[in-house]
Amino acid sequence: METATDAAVTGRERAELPGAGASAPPDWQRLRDDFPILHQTVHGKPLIYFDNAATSQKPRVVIETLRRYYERDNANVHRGIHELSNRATRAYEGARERVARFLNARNAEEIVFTRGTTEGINLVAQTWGLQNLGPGDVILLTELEHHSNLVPWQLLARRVGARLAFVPVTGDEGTVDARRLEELLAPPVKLFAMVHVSNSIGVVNPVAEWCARARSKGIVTLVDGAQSAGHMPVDVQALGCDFFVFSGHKTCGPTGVGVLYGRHELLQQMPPWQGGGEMILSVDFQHTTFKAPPHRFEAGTPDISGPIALHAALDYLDAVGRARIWQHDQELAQYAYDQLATIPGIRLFGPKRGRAGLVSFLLHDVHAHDVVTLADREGIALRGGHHCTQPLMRKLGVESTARASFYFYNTFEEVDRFVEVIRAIQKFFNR
Ligand code: 7TS
Repeated sequence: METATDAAVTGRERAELPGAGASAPPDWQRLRDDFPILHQTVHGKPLIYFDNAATSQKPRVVIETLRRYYERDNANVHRGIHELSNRATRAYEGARERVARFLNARNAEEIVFTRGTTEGINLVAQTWGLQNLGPGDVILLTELEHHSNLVPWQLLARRVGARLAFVPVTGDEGTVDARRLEELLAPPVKLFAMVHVSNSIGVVNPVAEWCARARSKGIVTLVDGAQSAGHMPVDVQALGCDFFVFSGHKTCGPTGVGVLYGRHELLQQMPPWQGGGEMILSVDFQHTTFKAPPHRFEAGTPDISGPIALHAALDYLDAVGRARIWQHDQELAQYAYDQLATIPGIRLFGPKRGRAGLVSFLLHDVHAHDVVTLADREGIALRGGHHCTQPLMRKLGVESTARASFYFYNTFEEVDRFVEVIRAIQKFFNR
């Protein structure tokens, strides 16, 4: 009998996944055919989608998995004895196993499904944080953090009387000051929460090294993997972090599902977050006992189709190969960076070399929103703004930047067209 897990990706489709079973590099151009949305015109021009840091597009296999789940297997999980509920539960728990393999967690009990990166960080702040932090304790962050890895800690700090400290970044390159980090990583710091890959300027942080240093001082670590999980191989055991969070929608999966990895020893000691159905062992009118992790942290009916479709997305990414994706992203970004650098009056942010798959820039005397609006007229989707990193923007002395963020289905030809358009915008404003 067919199960929802089988329904996610059939054997035939798996065999046809790009690069499946082959060692040759994938045909990047052909992969585009797996993404229906890419084949359209916008304002009469072929779409060039360079807003992948905001959200990635979805391959057909993910869209099909969602459709099939609702057409054939939809039921609530963990509560039915009937066939559909069993199928849904198997597929949902199968997705957890798949995520554990994707991150190389020790086991699936270390994987909690959330709504996304933001929810994962809030969960840790309001459970582990409330339990372990008190007056005078310090939460260490970098100046690169997305608001998601800043505001939850501010809220927690205010509640428990803790304080935030920041490892500074230097110059427009925005690299973290390693010497200051060494000085700051000491008591009373209790937690070091760090972004793996900066969404706004493309810095890649050496998080394995940082986690090792923190661990040697008894400091708990959280890695914000929103921009790394779908773009490079991630092994949480090799990183040595205590918590790792990411969002399904930036990794070719649907919106509404995310992942919190937590080291088993920590998850086990953490109190529940939200209360409700499915997270309990036994309830009476005054008192409740709770399930073990991960179910302790998944109150109520979860997003069921989300993890099941995320399973298909992770299969897809691994068939392409995350090491290859990372290389392709970086090559595109370096190519774009080097081309943009030849435009007079451009200011580029982030590292000159070794950047992640995005470029962040400002044209002299042109607002980032004007760049984005004019690029849109040419069918190019960019993002302009503070990228939810207002403190970093202030540190760089700007309000906003324009950003092009790439993924494996983007091509060098698209980058050529993008650079041509940016050059034309610069000329238009500086006539
Ligand atoms: N952390 C980082 C580093 C991010 O880039 C983002 C989203 C988040 C956390 C939050 O993820 P969410 O899925 O919970 O919203 N970054 C972006 C971006 O760069 N443009 O739009 C969203």
